[in-house]
Amino acid sequence: MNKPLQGIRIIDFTHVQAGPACTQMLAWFGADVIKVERPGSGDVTRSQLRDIPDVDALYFTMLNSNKKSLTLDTKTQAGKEILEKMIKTSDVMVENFGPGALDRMGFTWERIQELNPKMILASVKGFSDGHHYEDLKVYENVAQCAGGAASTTGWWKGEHSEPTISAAALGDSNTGMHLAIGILTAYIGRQQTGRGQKVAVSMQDAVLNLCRVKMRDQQRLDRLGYLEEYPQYPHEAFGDVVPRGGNAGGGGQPGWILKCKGWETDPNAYIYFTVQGHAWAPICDALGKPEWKTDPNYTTPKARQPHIMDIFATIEDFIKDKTKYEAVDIFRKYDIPCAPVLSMKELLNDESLRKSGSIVEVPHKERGSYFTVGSPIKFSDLKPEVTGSPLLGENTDEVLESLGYSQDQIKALHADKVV
Ligand code: CAO
Repeated sequence: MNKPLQGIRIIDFTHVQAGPACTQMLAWFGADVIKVERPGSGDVTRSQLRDIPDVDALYFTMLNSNKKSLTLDTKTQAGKEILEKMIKTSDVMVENFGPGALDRMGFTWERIQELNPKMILASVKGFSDGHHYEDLKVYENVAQCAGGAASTTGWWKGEHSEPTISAAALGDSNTGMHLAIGILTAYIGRQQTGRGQKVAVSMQDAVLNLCRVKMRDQQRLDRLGYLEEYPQYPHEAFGDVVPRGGNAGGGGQPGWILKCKGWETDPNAYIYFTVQGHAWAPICDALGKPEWKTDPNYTTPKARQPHIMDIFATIEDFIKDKTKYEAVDIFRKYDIPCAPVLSMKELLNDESLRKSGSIVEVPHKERGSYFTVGSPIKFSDLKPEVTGSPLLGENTDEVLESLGYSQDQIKALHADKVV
């Protein structure tokens, strides 16, 4: 099967999650991705949160499949020469070092362009160039706070009403996905102009892009003084910033997490239930409440909003003797947007996800096989095949040979700990 990105050579100078998630996806689609790692230790995630002693951690294996690994000390002269040769013969270099690290290594954007004017340099940083925080190093949760996600996630009152972090990697993998779009755009641009360009995505911007609807809400709040779809409305006062809305639906559809049978002992015995404004009648039918269809307290979204929590309580009462799967099986017949709250264990064993390739089992030379999340993007003419992540330096000699180094030179580079 033809892999559309075949022939694109990528220097993967990334680490931890944001950069590796980007290059992994490009590798799935056929790009030749060579991960450059520090000799001896490599990407820090190889040894972080290990579940098997001395074996690459899942943190690494799940973000670096389909790649090659080259060890290279780019702070030595010989190491810099090797990297220069790679830049001359590659299409893209992706990096997510701390601010200024690549410049300090001697690889400024100007220098990279001198070496290869067609090169696309793709970077992840915490904040964008010129931002007053541009010097900051950033990890996931820092980005969630800086990008607006934390201030708008969680509960607005009660014991745990502080800003809340999402478990989803909004700062890391999400930024990597934005960067992948940027790289492919620059690659297509290069076909038109013959020139490469610098592509940058800041984690703050990538989080903010996902918080677009919250910025919508801030402007509505500024104008109106209230937000009608938030659980605070109409019984509680609004301040001057978008409040945290608990589990409320983020759009025009009210929704909430509802308890199902077994919630007392199972932390995930819940469903998410959505009340579509235009589809009230099927909800009444599903609940056996035909009288609600004509009751003026229920017929419009506006009429329902003051007692929406009572409506959710009624639905909860209806499903209290049903499992989350039984509840969804009832509501799906009425076209109600809903889903069970699924645990990682349930997802890992979900037959549909296995069948579609969204969860795949991959062999690894040292750990045996492991499960990973496969491509979430499905194509009619491409079935991305996920292969195991490389061992540290597994492809060093092969890459050096491809750059024209002789066996003796390669031996000397190993002896000098350049590779
Ligand atoms: N050979 C020699 N030196 C190397 C090297 C190699 N192969 N690879 C990296 N280095 C050096 C860098 O040149 C840098 O050196 P100096 O600081 O002396 O110039 C040094 O390693 C440290 O790099 P760093 O600043 O990227 O690493 P850190 O662990 O201190 O910080 C992180 C990690 C993630 C906070 C930082 O890289 C960062 O802010 N990145 C941008 C934002 C980002 O991507 N964050 C998300 C990571 S995913 O959670």
